[in-house]
Formats: sequence, C-alpha cells, structure tokens
Amino acid sequence: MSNKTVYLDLAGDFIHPGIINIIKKAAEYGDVLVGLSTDESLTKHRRLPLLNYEQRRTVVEQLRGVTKVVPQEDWSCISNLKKYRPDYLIHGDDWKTGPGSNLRKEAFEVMKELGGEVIEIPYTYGFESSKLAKALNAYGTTPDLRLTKLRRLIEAKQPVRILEVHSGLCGLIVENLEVVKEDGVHCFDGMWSSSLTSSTNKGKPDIEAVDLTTRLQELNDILETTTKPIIYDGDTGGKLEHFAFTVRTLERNGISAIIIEDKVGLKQNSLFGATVKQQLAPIPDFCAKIHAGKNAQVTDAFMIIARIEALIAEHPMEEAIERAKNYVEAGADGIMIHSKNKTGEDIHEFCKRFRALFPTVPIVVVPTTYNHIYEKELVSWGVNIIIYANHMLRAAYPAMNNVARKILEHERSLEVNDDCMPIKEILNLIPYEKQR
Ligand code: SPV
Ligand code: MG
Repeated sequence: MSNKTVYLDLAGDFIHPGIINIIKKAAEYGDVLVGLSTDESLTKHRRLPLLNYEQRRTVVEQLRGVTKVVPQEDWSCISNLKKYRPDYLIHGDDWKTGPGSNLRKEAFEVMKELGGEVIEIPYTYGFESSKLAKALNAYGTTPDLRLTKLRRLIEAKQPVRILEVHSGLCGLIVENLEVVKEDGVHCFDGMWSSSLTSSTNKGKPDIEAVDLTTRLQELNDILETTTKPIIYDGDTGGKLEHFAFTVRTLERNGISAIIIEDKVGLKQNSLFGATVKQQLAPIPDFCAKIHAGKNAQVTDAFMIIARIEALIAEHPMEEAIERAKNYVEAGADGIMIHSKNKTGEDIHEFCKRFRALFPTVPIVVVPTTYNHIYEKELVSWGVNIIIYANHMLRAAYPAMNNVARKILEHERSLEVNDDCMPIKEILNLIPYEKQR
C-alpha cells in the first residue's frame, strides 16, 4: 500500500457514479482519507442530510478504495488539511466557478504550504446532491423519519428556524423556499402548528375550542405536502388524564414535539398579556402533566417542551426561573419562554440565567413583539429554536381582504390582476405528476 495520503471531502448522503469515480481516481494516488462532513457543518449551508453522520460513515467506510473516514467539522476542508497534512487533495473541477472558487484558492495555498498538490478531476454532472435531495423529498417521508428530525436539527444547528403553517399550501412554502446568502442557503427547518392561527383560520377564538381531532385534519394536509418536522402548539395540554392520549396521537403521526403552557382556567392568547385573566398552573400540577406525557410517549425522540407564561402574566423573573427549574427536573425536553415585552430584555435575562443552570437544555422563543432582534443575537443568548408563530396567516388575511375590497369597488376583477398569482402559475403550482 502506498504511504501517500489523498484527502477527499464528502457529504456522503447520496452515493452515485460521480462519487465512485472520484474515489477510484483518488485511490490511484494513495490511501484515501475521506473528510466526511458532520450534520453541523452541512446544515450551516444547506438542508439537513437524509442520513445522520453515523449512518453516512457506515456507508462510506464500506466503499472500495476508502482507507479511513474522519469527521470534517467545517464547511471548508482547510482545517482538516492542516490537521491531517495529506499529500494530495482531490476535488471535482466544478469549484473553479461559483461559490466554491474562494475555497479553491485557499485550498491551493494550503496544499502548497504543506508541500502537497491539488488534483482536480472533471466533475460528473447529472448527480448534484441538492437535486437528488429534492427528488427524494418528493417521494415523501415516514412518521419515524420526520419525528426524529427535530432532535437532529437541535444538535446540528442554531437556530432551528420554525415557521407557522395552517394549511398544506403553507407547508409547501416552508418545505421549498430557499434564499441563497453569502454564508449558505437559508431555509425554514420546520413548522409550527399554532393554536392561534388554527383557531382563527376556522373562525374561532384562541381558547382551546378547536379540539385535537379537528387540528389533526389540518395537520394531515401539512403532513401530505411536507417532510420537515412539526412542533404542535398544545395550549395547556388539557386535563392530565387526556394529555397522555394527545402525546400518543401526535407521536403516531410523526409530530416531533408538543409545547404546553403552564396556565389553567379559560386559556386566552398570551399576546393579550395581563389585559385578560392569565392564571398560572400550580407548579406541582404542571410537573405532573409533563411527567404523564413523558410516560406516555413510545419513542425516545418525541419532545415535550414546557412553556412558561410567568412573564406574560406579569409575574417576576424569579418565578419564571423557578418554574423552568421545576419543569426541567420533571422531565421537560426543553423550555419555551414567552413574553410580549417589546424590548426582548426580559427574554435575554431569562436566557442568561437559565443557561447558567442548564447549559444544554433547548430554549425556544417566539419573538413576535421583540422582532427587531436578529436571529444571530438570539442565538448568542443561548436560544436553540426560533418560532415565527403567526406570520403566514397574518400575511394572508390582509392580502385577501384587499383583493375582495377592490373587486367590490371596481365592480370587476381587472384591477386585482397584479395582486393575484397568474392563473398559469396556480395551475402549475402543484403539477399532478409530482407532489411538490
Ligand atoms: C400560538 O401561535 O398560538 C402561540 C404563540 O401560542 S402566541 O400567539 O404568541 O401565544
Ligand atoms: Mg397558542
């Protein structure tokens, strides 16, 4: 065996002829050291891979020509090149143009410093991983696969970015929308089934009047059009005896998490603040509910997240922290801290104090009123999940209202042409030969 080493940087989610070709070529130069991207490094730039790191490693290790697999923790291979000092770096020549060209320049410099060489081979077109990932998503998912994605995302990515959905059509937007930015491709990681928008969409107030069965009908449309994880807004969780059934029903449907809030009596939306009666649940009762839910779930993956309403009810910070401690000790898999304060300072203080007590327990926030704060800043406070809780419905209603009003005003619909999606576009939005 040659004692020269060839470094090859792979995601390894899809094994196709292009990958086999590059491994074969690499093996002609020496022992092939694969730098396999971790979930964390990949999700900074694109969607979560279908297979987790361990699964991908198991596959790649078995490929003929691969000598060793090591984790690549960064999007770029540079730090691994410095660490493993290979004799060669092999790469497809597609990085000569586009976003990879800066990386190429740096890789050439580093390999030169190391006294090594870069081998570029013609890229095999037709097997781009992003296209393969989209094609695979079009086949759909299973409840188990979807359910486990939220925990994987929390491990791999900060923030996990969640958007409210109230229909299959909203689901399609969350599933497919991508914005290419300098630091990679930005997308939503999952969906929030909001009690506020679910109720509002059905013409009901947000007072737990829409039951689980009805909410599930809406969720079913979303499950049909998407593969990303879903967090369910469980309001107060209802009666302790009923909560166990709710958990099992959601888990069976592949929902990743339920968030329940520590209130009793007639539940009113938190954004009313203390202008309505917001009665907090006694701590032991809420802990018992968390406990009952944790006992009921079948898998380890399902998450029960405790939502603290102390700040909404204008109780002191001390109480919010006390409640958080108790809920985590009762088995909650994460804490959602809610506030309608516009500054976000209370949320910041809570996060600081909570992180000092629990360095790794996930924190969820819903920055509706303090929405001047950028995601990066929330992450620097220790936030794991950011929920944009109501924006799809809030966007839809004024748009529809405006069109309806204009038709009445003009006594025809010509004037709303620019406000509406062209007929050709809506006809092709959901082509019959593929679901998305
Ligand atoms: C919801 O979206 O229903 C929520 C978040 O519970 S909030 O409306 O801010 O209370
Ligand atoms: Mg709600």
